[in-house]
Amino acid sequence: MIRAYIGLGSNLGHPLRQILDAIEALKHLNNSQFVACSSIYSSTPMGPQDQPDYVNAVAAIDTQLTSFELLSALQQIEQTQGRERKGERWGPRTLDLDILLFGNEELLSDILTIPHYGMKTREFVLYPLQELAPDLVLPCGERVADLTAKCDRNGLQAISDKIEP
Ligand code: A4P
Ligand code: MG
Repeated sequence: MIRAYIGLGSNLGHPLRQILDAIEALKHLNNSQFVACSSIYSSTPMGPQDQPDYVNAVAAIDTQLTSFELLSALQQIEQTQGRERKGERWGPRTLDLDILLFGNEELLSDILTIPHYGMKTREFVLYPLQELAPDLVLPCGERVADLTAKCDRNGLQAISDKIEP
């Protein structure tokens, strides 16, 4: 089993509901075991500001899937929850599921980059990740706690408690 961390984000179509439904879907992923989910957070949009605030969280799973199989399973969940890809960079979405970390895997391919390219500087990734795994060290050797300490909260606020299985 490999421990993977997944970033969840939504700012359309009742975002809190989208995140809770996605957590339920992650609990039923094939060949995987749900470990825990951080608190759920509200966050200020990164990118275009004329869009609603986001709801974000980070979940941990243990999985026997490969990283590519996991990506495809996550994209299926996004589709089920009405994700439309409109091509606008950092535009609004019903559900975005990103693979943040996949064990210690480092991967750079056309369809998958691991660790996720933005995770080291995004408050809505780092704070929930640190809550789930305070001692975590990235494959590059950097500690999540150190990255979080350098990252402004930018209005990030917990709106629920941590979710255990
Ligand atoms: N892809 C490559 N690596 C990965 C990975 N590690 N995990 C590829 C998931 N997908 C990965 O993704 C585009 C392609 O990235 C996928 O087909 C996959 O092959 P997408 O979900 O279609 O596009 P996207 O999410 O719109 O693009 P991007 O650049 O990943 O957006 P971001 O960086 O995820 O930003 N503000 C707040 N407060 N909270 C947010 O969650 N999210 C975004 C989206 C903007 N602003 C935000 C938030
Ligand atoms: Mg994405």
